[in-house]
Amino acid sequence: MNITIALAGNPNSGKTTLFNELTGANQFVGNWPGVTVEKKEGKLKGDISSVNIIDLPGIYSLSPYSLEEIVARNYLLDQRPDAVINIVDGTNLERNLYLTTQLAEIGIPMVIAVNMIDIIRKNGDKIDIEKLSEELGFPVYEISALKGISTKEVADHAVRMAKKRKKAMPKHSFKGSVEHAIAHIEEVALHSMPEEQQRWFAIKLFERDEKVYDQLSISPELRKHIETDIKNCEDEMDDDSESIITSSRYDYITSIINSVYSKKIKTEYLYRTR
Ligand code: BGO
Repeated sequence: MNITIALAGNPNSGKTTLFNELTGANQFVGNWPGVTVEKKEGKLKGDISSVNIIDLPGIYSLSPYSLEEIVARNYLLDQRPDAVINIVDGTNLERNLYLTTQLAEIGIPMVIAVNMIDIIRKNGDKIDIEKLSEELGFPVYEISALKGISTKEVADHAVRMAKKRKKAMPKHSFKGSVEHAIAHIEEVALHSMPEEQQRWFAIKLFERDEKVYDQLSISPELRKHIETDIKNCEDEMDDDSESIITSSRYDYITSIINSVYSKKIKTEYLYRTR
């Protein structure tokens, strides 16, 4: 069985380091079709079955604003790899988990690799990985791509999930009225799509993502119908739909970080407060 695993993460999260660690010398470099964005592929090192690793461009979100974001999101949605490894810079969780909340919605099995754990440990900080996994609804590993800590375990877990074709569903939900609108959009516009793929598209329609409206050939009548749902939420929450979604993601991330990240208390501070 041929398996494809995509590496997704923010720029500087350690994606290239992890890719090199997982593939060694078995790499091919080219460009993504039609664009001058580098595409790296490789075979998982030491694996007897054939596991392809695709290194996606470094991105901050799945919005259609930069070429890298478009390449990564088209690949994930059109090619649908068998699993995703989401590499997250653990020293910058707030910014990195924003992408995680979006990747969680595309319905592809995913493992989260919290990287730079060597730095976090050196600083005396701690991340409650079990709790983080529980909050996000996905398996989470602490890794150091640079030092080779737990990198093999992450890849093995991703391969197991890919083989099982385990459908992924995010834990995060939006405010009641937004969830109501998303459910309604799924029902009127996306019911013919596989269930695990509907949520991402419904949220994008709620955000008025024009590329998704075009891609799905939403008729003007249907759009008018969807607009009523969106407008109702915007009036109730006194904000535009894209900002409603973005703020909700950040509120969720802040609450997760508060419950899983413990910073070392500075001894210097303890002395001063005595
Ligand atoms: C430089 N631990 C530590 N400590 N560093 C890591 C880890 C880890 O687990 N993983 C990656 N890095 P990329 P993207 C650098 O290049 O893989 C470091 O963009 C430097 N370079 O070594 O490139 C990694 O592909 C000079 O650091 O990320 C790299 O996602 C001084 O994180 C950086 C210090 O990794 C980004 C670091 C000339």
